Amino acid sequence: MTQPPATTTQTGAPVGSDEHSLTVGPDGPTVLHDRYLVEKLAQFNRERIPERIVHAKGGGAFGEFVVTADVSAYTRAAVFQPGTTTEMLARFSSVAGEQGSPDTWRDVRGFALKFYTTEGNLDIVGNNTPVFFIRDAIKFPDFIHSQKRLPDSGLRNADMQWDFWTLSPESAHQVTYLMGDRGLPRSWRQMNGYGSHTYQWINAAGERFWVKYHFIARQGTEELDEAAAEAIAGANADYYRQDLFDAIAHGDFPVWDVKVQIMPYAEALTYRFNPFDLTKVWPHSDYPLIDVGHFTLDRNPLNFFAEIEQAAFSPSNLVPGTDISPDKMLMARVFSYPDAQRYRVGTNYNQIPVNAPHAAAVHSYTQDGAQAHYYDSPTKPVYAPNSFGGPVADAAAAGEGGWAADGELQRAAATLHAEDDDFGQAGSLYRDVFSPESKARFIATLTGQGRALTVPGIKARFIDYWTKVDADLGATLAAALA
Ligand code: HDE
Repeated sequence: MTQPPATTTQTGAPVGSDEHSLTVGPDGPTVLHDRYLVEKLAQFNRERIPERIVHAKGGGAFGEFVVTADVSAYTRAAVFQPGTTTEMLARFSSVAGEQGSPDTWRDVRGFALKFYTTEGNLDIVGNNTPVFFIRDAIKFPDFIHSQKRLPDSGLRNADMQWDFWTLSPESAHQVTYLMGDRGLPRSWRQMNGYGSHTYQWINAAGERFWVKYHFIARQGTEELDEAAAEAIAGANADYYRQDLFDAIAHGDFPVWDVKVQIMPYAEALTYRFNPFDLTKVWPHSDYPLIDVGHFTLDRNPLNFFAEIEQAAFSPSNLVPGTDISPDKMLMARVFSYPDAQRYRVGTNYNQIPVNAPHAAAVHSYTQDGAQAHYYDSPTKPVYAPNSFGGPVADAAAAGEGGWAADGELQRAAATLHAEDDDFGQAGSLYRDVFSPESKARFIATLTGQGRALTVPGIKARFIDYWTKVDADLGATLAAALA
């Protein structure tokens, strides 16, 4: 067997022992100048970075995205051109649970994708549901506070959760997803993913289209029932993480088909729903799914902390031929994610290999900052404009999108479209999509949730909320909770 390397300090110097501190005689005081002892203990105290304030618990893997259809009529983005293959990273997560929380607690699941394209990194940071609880980012901290922990006991609390939801009727569609089967996937492999928001694609002629991303699990979707999920939570808090890691380790590579819905730019104005309202879907009968390709996850991380814990996904990571839309939530996320990552991972988080572009070069005028690893040739100017051949911005290359906007600055709800309301699509999901078995599980879950409420006013609003989703459902719950 080959001789193992000598243990070294972090600066590569061989060390005398991994087991014995430096002391005066075998039984005497430990000396402060035992630099290796100090290095080990100091590093140990600094091994953790702040966990994600949401989506703290997760796991991920690398893979490859292949374009098998032709959507070049809608986007010039290199990553979406026919036949293109792109390396990628996916991270799946729970929303509310902290890092040590059980994977199988009922929750929405994060579905974050990073594509290392030849034009820079493209991130699509979505969930396993096509909608969200709120439609204005200003309510996001409040929403998350209501789902996490009480200020005094540090405990989660049903009254707090349902107080927020029943006072925020726009949440009904997503809460129907959450309390339905989608809230307990059997594994990350067996759930679909969605970009959720409406984004924008721009084709080579500069024509703009609105787009929604769908990622359909080729291995099918499957869910846990409440009892199984609770049992697994007690037996193995990392059930999903282990399932994904083991499946890939055994060559059982999960695949998702990538599809989009496309809305012509001008149709947004008159569409029956506000197409930028994140609490709404575009019925597939209005805008059918269009094939793009598929992605396969076939490589586990070699180091969980370096590659998954430090991974920084952001809706602001866009490439030419893609852009965002006037979705109030999406516009706020474009600011919030890099802000969170500068705080959580550090100023130069995009220089960490998992976040750096793999297939595109960086020609930027940003510089310095803590732990800067990357630097340019000294011949490159550090300012623009310059007359020394430094990088020059190129609007044509940037391929940015956009939209027409005008009006007085104001704080107001978005303009309602013909069929906009807070409960209609939730009711359709319950009546038309849930199977009879799903409905039965849904009613049992809501009954359990209702029984946990202790504040009378909230229980009354709980029944009213579900009655607005579906009158029969409301009556059933009123009887069960009487
Ligand atoms: Fe997030 N979200 N989010 N979120 N989100 C974060 O970014 C935020 C929202 C989602 O695996 C944070 O780096 C705001 C919708 C995923 O690393 C933070 C708003 C959707 C992940 C943040 C939202 C998501 C995050 C936490 C309201 C689906 C994990 C740490 C506008 C469409 C990504 C971080 C990963 C993570 C902010 C709402 C999905 C705090 C302000 C809607 C999958 O920046």
